[in-house]
Amino acid sequence: MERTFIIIKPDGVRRGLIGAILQKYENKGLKIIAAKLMDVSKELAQKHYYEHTSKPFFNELIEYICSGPVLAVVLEGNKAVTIVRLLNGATKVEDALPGTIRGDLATSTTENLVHGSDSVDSAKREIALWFPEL
Ligand code: IDP
Ligand code: MG
Repeated sequence: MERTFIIIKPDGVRRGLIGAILQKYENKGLKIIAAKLMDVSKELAQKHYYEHTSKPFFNELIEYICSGPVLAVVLEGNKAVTIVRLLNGATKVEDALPGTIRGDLATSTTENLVHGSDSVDSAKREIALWFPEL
């Protein structure tokens, strides 16, 4: 069994898509281990996205993640990291295929509804950052 970390980003919460998005993961057999609806501090957002610090979209990304409550979730299941990335769909709005969360529901590359850890190591780091109590 593998664990991964996802965020339903502020646009997902604002648009009332928490249920629809979680259903995708649950339908695929992933189990919710922990979940919390929370406001994100600038400090947490910057730590989470540290690898993008030098990117031109970094400030916009931090503003967006801090623009309203998010749902932070730990999921567990067979190949959870890879499966979540497939269900989320490609990062760029024009590349996200129909059938994926982003492909069906997202309208921009910045505001793309969901985050999913990109590796088992990232998942461990992100779970420790967002759920120190676990
Ligand atoms: P991922 O979320 O698919 O792993 P990353 O490359 O890690 O994609 O980028 C993190 C987040 O930064 C994306 O989910 C998206 O919200 C935002 N982002 C990525 N690339 C761009 C871009 O080219 N323009 C604007 N925002 C971007
Ligand atoms: Mg990423």
